[in-house]
Amino acid sequence: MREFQFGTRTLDLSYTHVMGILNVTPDSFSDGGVLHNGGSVQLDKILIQAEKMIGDGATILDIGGESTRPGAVPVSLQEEKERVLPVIEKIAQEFDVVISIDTSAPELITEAAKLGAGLINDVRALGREGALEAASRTDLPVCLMHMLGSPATMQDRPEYADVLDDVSDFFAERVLACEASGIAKERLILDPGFGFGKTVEHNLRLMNNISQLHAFGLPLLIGTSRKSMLGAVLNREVDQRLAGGLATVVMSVMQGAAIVRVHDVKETADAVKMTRAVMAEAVIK
Ligand code: 9MG
Repeated sequence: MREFQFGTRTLDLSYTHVMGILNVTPDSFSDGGVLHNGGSVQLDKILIQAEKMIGDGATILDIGGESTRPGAVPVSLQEEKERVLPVIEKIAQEFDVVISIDTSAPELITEAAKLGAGLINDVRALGREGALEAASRTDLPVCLMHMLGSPATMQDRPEYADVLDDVSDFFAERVLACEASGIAKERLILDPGFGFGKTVEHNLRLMNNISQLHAFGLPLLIGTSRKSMLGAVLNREVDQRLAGGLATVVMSVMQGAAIVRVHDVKETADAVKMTRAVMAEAVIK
C-alpha cells in the first residue's frame, strides 16, 4: 500500500490510477472544446462526461480552463475562474472522485481548494509568482510538471544537453523550492511533461526511461493522450491516436507510473488492468 491523501480522499498509489481529462476550454487541441460552447461552460454536458469517466474507471478528474497546447494564448484569470470553479463545485457535490485542478494561477489554486479540489496539477510547477505560497496554504498534494519555455513558444526547436538529466535537475530544483515554501516532499507528484518543449525524440527517450525518475522516490504522473508524439510516430491525426496512446499507457504502468492522464478512460482502464494482471500474474478484482 502507498496511501496518498488528496484532500478528503485517499488513493493507494502503489498501482496505476486513471485520471480523466475534463477540458473546459473552447480550444482544447484534442477534444475540440466540446464542453464549452464558446461563450460559457456547458455544465450539464460536463457532469454527464464526469459520471461516465468515473463509471469507466477514473479515480481522478483533471479540470482545466486554460489551453496549454503549443501556441496557445494565455487566458485571463477571470475567464479561467468562470470556466473552472462552477465545475469543481458541482463535481465535488455530486461525485466521489479526486478533483485535480489544472492551473498555474495562485488565486484559482486557493479557490479550487476551498470548493473541494484534492490535487493541484500545475504545468508550470508552481513557477508563477505566489503559486508556491498559495499551494502551501492549501495542504493539498501538487503535481509538478516539467515544461521548457511557455506554451506559446515551447515547440520552437527545444534543446537539451540530455533531456533525462535536464528534467531530473528541474525536479530537484522544484522539490527544494517546494520544501522551502512549506510543501513537504511527501505531498509531491512528478511529471516529465510529454510534449511540453520536447521533440519527438526527447519524448521517446523519456518514455523509454520513466523508471529512472523513481530516483526521487515520488509518485509519477504520465500524460501522452492524443499528443503529437503519437502523431509523429504513427502519422495519425488527433482522433486516430488511441492505440498509440494505449501502448504508452502500458509502458507507463510497467515502469511504475502512479497516474496516467487520458481522454479515453474506458480503454485506458482496461489496458491498465490487463498490464497489472500480467505484472502480478493474477486476476485483479
Ligand atoms: C494540463 N496538462 C496537459 N498535458 C499534461 C500532462 O502531460 N501532464 C500534466 N500533469 N498536465 C497536463
